[in-house]
Amino acid sequence: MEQKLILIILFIISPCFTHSVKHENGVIFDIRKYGARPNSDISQALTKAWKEAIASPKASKIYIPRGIWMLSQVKLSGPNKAPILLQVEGTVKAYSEVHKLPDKRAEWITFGHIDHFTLAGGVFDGSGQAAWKSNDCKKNRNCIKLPINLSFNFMDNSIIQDTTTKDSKNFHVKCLACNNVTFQRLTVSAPGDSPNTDGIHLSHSSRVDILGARIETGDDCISMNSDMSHVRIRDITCGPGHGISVGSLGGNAAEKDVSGIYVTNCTFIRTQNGVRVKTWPSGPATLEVSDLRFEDLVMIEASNPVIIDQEYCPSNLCDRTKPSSIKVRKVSIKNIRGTTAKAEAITLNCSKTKPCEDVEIGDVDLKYVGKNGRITTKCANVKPRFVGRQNPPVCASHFHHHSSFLGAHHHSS
Ligand SMILES: *[C@@H]1O[C@H](CO)[C@@H](O)[C@H](O)[C@H]1NC(C)=O
Ligand SMILES: *[C@@H]1O[C@H](CO)[C@@H](O)[C@H](O)[C@H]1NC(C)=O
Ligand SMILES: *[C@@H]1O[C@H](CO)[C@@H](O)[C@H](O)[C@H]1NC(C)=O
Ligand SMILES: CC(=O)N[C@H]1CO[C@H](CO)[C@@H](O)[C@@H]1O
Repeated sequence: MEQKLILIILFIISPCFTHSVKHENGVIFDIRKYGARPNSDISQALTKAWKEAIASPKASKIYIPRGIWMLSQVKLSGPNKAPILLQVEGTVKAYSEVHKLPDKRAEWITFGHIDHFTLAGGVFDGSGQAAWKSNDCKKNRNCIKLPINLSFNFMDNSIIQDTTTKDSKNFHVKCLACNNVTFQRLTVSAPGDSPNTDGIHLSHSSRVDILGARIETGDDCISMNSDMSHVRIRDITCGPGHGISVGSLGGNAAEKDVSGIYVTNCTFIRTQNGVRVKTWPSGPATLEVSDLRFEDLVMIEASNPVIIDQEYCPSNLCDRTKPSSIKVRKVSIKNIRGTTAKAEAITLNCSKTKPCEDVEIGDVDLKYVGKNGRITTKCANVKPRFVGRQNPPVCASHFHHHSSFLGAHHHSS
């Protein structure tokens, strides 16, 4: 009896003596065992725990318990020998002063070169309010780039779930060269007027799923640019912010094709755009953007519910002499409904030299809630194929004094 009791006590207190405990899913590394204290900087403790986790031949779990944990900056890189789970129950908070970052050029938390990684839970608070004031990148090309909050680079077979990121100083989540990575049930929040605080930004990645997120931000909800394939974006609510964007593309000759972007069952609440493809005119890139599906989307007073803009030129900082040399093909726009805050509900402004091809438009039912004229659509250099009904009639603006649902009369192929 007594022996049993001692054994039980030993079992309970054993974590105090060793840095790790055995667990049914492997080894647990609790950051408190590495010197982490609530409300103080855990960068070193987390780095130490990480080093043990990547060296572990067995699956491991790094544990950040409830509480507020400050983090100046950290880079968590592989290669790892076995799957790693980073389980966060508390809030990880950045210092609000940018000058406190040890490396001002680096991101806040960088994960890289890891296979079979899971980040579960946690609130990541970027404390960006003070830093946004110094962000003048829209006007100043030599501006200081503020750090991205959570950066995932060269990640394979990984999952990021049930995580909240708020008030990042810049992009909230970035995924560069990610392959088979799933983001699920993320919450991103930053005020609608915070600069460049894109929710999730993807590039050079394939097989990325973004499922069931709530994203409130001052810039793009989700954006992706060069070299992307097989992206599924599903069950997302965006707003405020600029909507879901492919591009901008065309500014750089090294850019590569984008294909297989499926945005389905998403809701846009008072966003500046719903789904958007943007390419610069006169750009050096000649890539192709193909196989896009924008389906089952609900707009709640969103502007530009669907927009393909191949004359993208913000602040007039571009050369408009030549059309975009990017080809957009195979686009499905179906079941788009709700209300729009701008009279131009759908804009398909394609390149004069590379017209959009194989564009299919299915049921559209949008109502304009503003007062500046009547609902309309604008199309250039595109001849869509229509199925179902369109309200307003798409690419037929000069006919729209007729009643709605004219779509069927405008088969162009
Ligand atoms: C993709 O990643 C998930 C999560 O790690 C994994 O379960 C799955 O087997 C991977 N799929 C492929 C095809 O490797
Ligand atoms: C669509 O997304 C919402 C979340 O935004 C979810 O609650 C709902 O179940 C989804 N519907 C379908 C048919 O998947
Ligand atoms: C396409 O974009 C150009 C440049 O912004 C603009 O001048 C033109 O009116 C647009 N065309 C349509 C049909 O919206
Ligand atoms: C990477 C990035 O932007 N991280 C920011 C996330 O938020 C914390 C707090 O603002 C910042 O320090 C980080 O710079």
